[in-house]
Amino acid sequence: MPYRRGRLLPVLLAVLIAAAGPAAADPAATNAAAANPAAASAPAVVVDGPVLGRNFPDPDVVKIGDTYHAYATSTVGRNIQHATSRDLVNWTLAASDPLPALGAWVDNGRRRVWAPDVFDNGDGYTMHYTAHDRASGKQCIGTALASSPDGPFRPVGDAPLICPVGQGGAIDAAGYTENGRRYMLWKSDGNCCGMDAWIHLQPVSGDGTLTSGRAVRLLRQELPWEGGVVEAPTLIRRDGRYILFYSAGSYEGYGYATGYAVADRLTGPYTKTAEPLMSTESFAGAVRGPGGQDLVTGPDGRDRIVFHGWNADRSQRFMYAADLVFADGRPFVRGSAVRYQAEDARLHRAQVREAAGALGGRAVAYIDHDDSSVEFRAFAVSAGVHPLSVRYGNGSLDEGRPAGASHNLSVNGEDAGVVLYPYTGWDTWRYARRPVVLAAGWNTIRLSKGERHAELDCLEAG
Ligand SMILES: [Ca+2]
Repeated sequence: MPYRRGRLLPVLLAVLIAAAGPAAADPAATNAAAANPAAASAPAVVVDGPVLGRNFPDPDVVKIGDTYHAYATSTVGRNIQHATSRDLVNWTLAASDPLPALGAWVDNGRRRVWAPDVFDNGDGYTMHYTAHDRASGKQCIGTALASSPDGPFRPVGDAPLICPVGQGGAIDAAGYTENGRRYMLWKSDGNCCGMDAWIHLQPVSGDGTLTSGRAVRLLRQELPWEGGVVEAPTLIRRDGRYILFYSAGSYEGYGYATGYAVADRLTGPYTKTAEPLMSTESFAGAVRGPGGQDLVTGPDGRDRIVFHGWNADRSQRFMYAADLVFADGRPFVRGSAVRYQAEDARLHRAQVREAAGALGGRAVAYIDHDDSSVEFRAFAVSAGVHPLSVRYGNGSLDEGRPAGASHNLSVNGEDAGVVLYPYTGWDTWRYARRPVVLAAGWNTIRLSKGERHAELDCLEAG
């Protein structure tokens, strides 16, 4: 007779466990040992470490000729940092400050400069930069021009270009061009002062020295993972859709993360995804607080995302570069796992139930029949061994004692062993982790009934 998860079980179990003492140990086998031995020995590398292992926050990358130019937030003795590369992997720091002088509007007592954005304006190069406005005390965005991407960029005018004092100032300029028309994205820094932070889009002149239309608000902070802040926009167009990348959270912590929103029209409405694209968790800690991103085409013609992440003692933000692929209109980053909810998977003889402690508030239960299965579509940027994390709950008992459970795993129709679930109790969700071999592109990952019973909350892979 098929097992049915009952509402009384948690109560009964609590009584049983209290009577029996600590939960019985699970079988000695682990998910790592259960996996293909060759796969288990392969490193679960997410990104191959920073491409620039020094403080280089908010990187902006521009390809000019065969050379990539990266510009970053100020450091000791430099208003702006500058580095060059031919491959996005090996970087050479420039000897000089590309922005040796700041606009007359900048507060001389607070000469920190943030988040530069550089573009080829057809007659030279334009840099937008963020600094403290002396008159308002807020951060604002100024403009500088140069005849070479190496600089020196010279400030334009006596005033900042964007300085909405009533919205908390403006930071994080980013360029976007469509049909020959130039735009600038920027963030109103409302979180400085108890207001909303908005990402704006505003038309500017071809050389970026003047605004040429009103700013339109595209999105603001609202999701729990955004931690009250959205900033650092990057806008691109792919397959007819607009994809707006942004960073969110406090940049000072490991909770800083990168998300995206999509729209059918340039001015929106933009629809966010519920989960970040890149976070400390999605990189399994291999990058901490990924943000300040930019997108650029690599020397092989494929997309890259360049971003910063904290070093181990959180004293410096290193620069990273990772492959980025668009599939089904959404981006995937190499090494950054994607969460797929079990309740959104294809179910066979299993049922979705409300589950307050589960991610997304729901989980899949009643995977109880010999032919019960939960089938996920999961994308991998690269072929090879990837970490697989299954969030599950297992309240199985064996002769009244807590017991391990399992599901049989198949990938793209091939048997891939089992996933073992140590006992957790019902409605207690934990991760079972093991490596899995994925093909590049979409994969079908199926979990089907194995030993005893477990419920599924979500799967993370890629
Ligand atoms: Ca779920």
